[in-house]
Amino acid sequence: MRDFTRSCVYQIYIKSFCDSNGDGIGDIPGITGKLDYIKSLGVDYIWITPFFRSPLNDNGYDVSDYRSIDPVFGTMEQLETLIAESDKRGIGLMLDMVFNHTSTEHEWFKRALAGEEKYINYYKFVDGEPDSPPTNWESKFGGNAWEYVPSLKKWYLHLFDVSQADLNWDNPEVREELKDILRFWTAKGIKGFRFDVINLVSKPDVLENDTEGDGRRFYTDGPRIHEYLKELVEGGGIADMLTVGEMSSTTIDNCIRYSDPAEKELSMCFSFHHLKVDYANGDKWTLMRPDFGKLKKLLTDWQIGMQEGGGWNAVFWCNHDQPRAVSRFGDDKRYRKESAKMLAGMIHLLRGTPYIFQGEEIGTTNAGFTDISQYRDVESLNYYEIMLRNGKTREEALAVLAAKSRDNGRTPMQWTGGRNAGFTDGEPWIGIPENHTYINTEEASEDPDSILAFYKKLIALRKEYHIIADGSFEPIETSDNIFAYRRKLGTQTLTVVCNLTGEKTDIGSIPEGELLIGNYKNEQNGMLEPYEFRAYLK
Ligand code: TEU
Ligand code: CA
Repeated sequence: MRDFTRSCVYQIYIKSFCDSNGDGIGDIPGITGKLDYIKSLGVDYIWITPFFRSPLNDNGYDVSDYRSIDPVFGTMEQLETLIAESDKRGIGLMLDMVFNHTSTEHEWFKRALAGEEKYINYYKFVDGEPDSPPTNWESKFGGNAWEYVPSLKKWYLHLFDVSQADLNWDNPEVREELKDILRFWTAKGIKGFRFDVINLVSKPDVLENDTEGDGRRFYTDGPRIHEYLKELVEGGGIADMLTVGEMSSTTIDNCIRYSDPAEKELSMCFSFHHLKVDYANGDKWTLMRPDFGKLKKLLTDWQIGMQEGGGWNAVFWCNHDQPRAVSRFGDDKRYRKESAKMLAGMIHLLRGTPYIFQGEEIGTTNAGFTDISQYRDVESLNYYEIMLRNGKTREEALAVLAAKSRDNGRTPMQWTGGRNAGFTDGEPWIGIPENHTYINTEEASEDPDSILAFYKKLIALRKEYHIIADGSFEPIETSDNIFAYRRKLGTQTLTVVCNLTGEKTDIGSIPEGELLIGNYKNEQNGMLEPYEFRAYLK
């Protein structure tokens, strides 16, 4: 296994990155045109969200052909150009493989619907009567997770949208198909993979009702998951590549096994517990200020747990499923720059491989949508209806979406202060925040004190000071308002202090060493300014 601890990954949500042909939808040539910008950040890899052929009910996470490119995103030739141009710049491309489910438009599913036994066995079909689904499991996008097919007198499982049918990984033919798809893409020069909800693929043999929850305890980190992952990685020929698994509701112990090099599974994991600290009673569709005490505890527990067990995590705040970090954990009005930089520093100096989601590096905010017609995301639209049915008023439901919708992370990349933020010459598929007039890459590139410049510095420091990638982690006890930790390597110590609040906060004594990076003008005293961040090296 190669070591990716020193890498940094940039995530592109293709639909919203850059539109090259004026149809309002980001595409592959759009990415190629921005490679120099990405290169200037100093990142090593780009993870591109799915561009495979798809009906796009879930923006490409519903794949109907894993070997072809959806025409809306470009052609194979254009992808080959992107690969070659990335290679030239020393950037590896990572694809996003959605192997838990396929679109119901996939050939396999269509043949299953037509009654072909072979393909019925590709999915989780269960015999039954139309009025009683096999279990009470819930879809992550709302409603029961089973759909009835009258012509087959069978139900099929969909942990996500009804148009995303779960594959049957217990069928060896399915696993062969998936390995073959990986080999197809590595032959084209793809250098790594992100695996969508990969820890949900191994379902239990016996399907039973969940009397305590939505069913996830039966299939999360399921019975044969480690065996299947080993097989996929070896058979797919990707053991030496950067691989990251998206791990839904997982545990530290499982993530250690997924990412311990000795296990030969993946290079690293995404876990999400630290992003649920603003879910009141575990429910995402609520309004709650983040619980920073809980955030600190979760980050610390995962840092220590993964370190002690020999595992490795991806560290991140943002992706295409999350609201924008600066709006969520910082202050996107009064202290936008300060808090965006603090959040960046806090995560980039942790033990783990940092991921930057497009726009995060310029402090992009939540969308600011106020009307349901502005939303596009299937999950948001479903839950809007569910919230109304459960008695929320329209205003209340819209307020929840404004804070929690995945569309907050999906508004177009803000390149310029001009028309459509320089994203498209046409009509963008989703609205663009008005603040693009001053939050954009053009403006940030000219400002040496910008959030963008700060990200570049963090990425460069990682290459220069190996303590950032290789050092051990230990927490420092502080008040709830402060998050502080130490990294150690040999005789070196890196001390990081972050003010999580908009209040001036006393840190007592100043850490030893030289100020390596901070988001205020070289302050050297015991008081942290609002959202102040400092890292000292000794
Ligand atoms: O996400 C998995 C996932 O768990 C989230 O969608 C989650 O359910 C949601 O944010 C909770 O509110 C992956 C992809 O990242 C996502 O875009 C896809 O929609 C999903 O899988 C299905 O493929
Ligand atoms: Ca386009």
